[in-house]
Amino acid sequence: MGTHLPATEFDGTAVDDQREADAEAVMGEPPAQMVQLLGPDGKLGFDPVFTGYAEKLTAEKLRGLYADMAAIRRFDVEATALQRQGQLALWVPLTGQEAAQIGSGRASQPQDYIFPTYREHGVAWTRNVDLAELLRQFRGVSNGGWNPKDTNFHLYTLVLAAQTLHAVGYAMGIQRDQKLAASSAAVVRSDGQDNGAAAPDAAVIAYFGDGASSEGDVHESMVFASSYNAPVVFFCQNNHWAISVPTNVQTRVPLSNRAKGYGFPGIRVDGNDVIAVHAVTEWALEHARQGKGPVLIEAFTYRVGAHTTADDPTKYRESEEEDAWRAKDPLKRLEKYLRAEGLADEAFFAKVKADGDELAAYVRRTTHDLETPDIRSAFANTYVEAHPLVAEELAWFEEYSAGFATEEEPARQAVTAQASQEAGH
Ligand SMILES: Cc1ncc(C[n+]2csc(CCOP(=O)(O)OP(=O)(O)O)c2C)c(N)n1
Ligand SMILES: [Mg+2]
Repeated sequence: MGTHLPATEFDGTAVDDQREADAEAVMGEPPAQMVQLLGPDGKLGFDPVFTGYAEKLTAEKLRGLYADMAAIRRFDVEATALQRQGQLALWVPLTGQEAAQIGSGRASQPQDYIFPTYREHGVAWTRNVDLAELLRQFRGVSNGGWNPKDTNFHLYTLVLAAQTLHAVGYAMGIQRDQKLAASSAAVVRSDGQDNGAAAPDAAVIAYFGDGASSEGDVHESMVFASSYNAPVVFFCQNNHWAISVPTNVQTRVPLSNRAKGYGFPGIRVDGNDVIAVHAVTEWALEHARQGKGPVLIEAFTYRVGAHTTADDPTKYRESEEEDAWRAKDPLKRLEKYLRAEGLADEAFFAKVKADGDELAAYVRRTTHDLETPDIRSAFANTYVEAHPLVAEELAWFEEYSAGFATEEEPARQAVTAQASQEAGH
């Protein structure tokens, strides 16, 4: 078959090779095999399970995946520039991870529910979240930015791995709703009445990083998911770094192997191969929706840029490593394939570029127009009903704020002092 490549061929560093060898000795097993369909050379390989899924991708869908990846990369460049120009407080770049995010996001169905971390801008795009709204949080004008109920794409979670527990809880809820719907349908059927259309089966995807995989929350969520056979896909983007800590410090074994300990399938997929990611995620979501339980996907990829705009990766990693991963670029390999197979012409690539520039201009324009909300709204949103402590804190805050002078209005204390002087006190 030739497409399940040993992970060591992709790690590219002696340290990783040693770690893999250690793992092999410890586990008495070979390192994880990696599902890859589209190689860096733009050639399509074969996989006994996943080729069948990949074949469902029509030329139009493949072009769509390329356009998605290009759009989101352009967005990333624009958001980084906006941060540099002081329009955003912080930006979390995704460049390098487009295939992992677009491939998995496009494999999801509208009824599925997605729990992201803070870097899943590509997945947000596939769920039709307005990217300008997504920037609200990074500009510091909102605690969220979008309504998850509109897209089944949850708000970003910055507390590492917390969302994996939320995801499993949500998946268990879906499971119970379906049981309830099935039992009430049975009752209604015996009455001979129509119960209306049943909701389609749904699954949940929980995204997290290689660093987050060390958090207790991930392990607890996997135990629960397995015990209750919850319809959840754990999607770990192993981008090789947790800020300055490399993956080989987080784990002695390939992350996908961990699934075995919980009792569900674990698959390592080439995270820079959008076709393989799409196929593997489609399979895993089907598995979950059919009541067969959770799946762990480890997307083997790379964070090409900085952790955030507050980070400088030149301090902790070699440029050779970055160059080696750039050679595995997810966009370039799909472009090679589309051109070689005659599935996309020059006009297509020109349009993708023009659309990207238009998206960037929209995002830039909208970000500039984002207004700072009234601080009182933060107090108003704390509890549903009025609360004396919140009222007290708001009163304190207002008095405190009034102490600052503005150009139009001198500070209240200054005015009071002047008034006192005039009154002869
Ligand atoms: C519970 C918790 N601990 C620490 C942090 C600080 N922190 C933010 S991102 C990060 C690294 C996460 O790395 P990884 O899970 O690999 O995700 P990536 O950023 O690479 O996408 C850390 C330690 C946090 N946000 N939450
Ligand atoms: Mg990481």
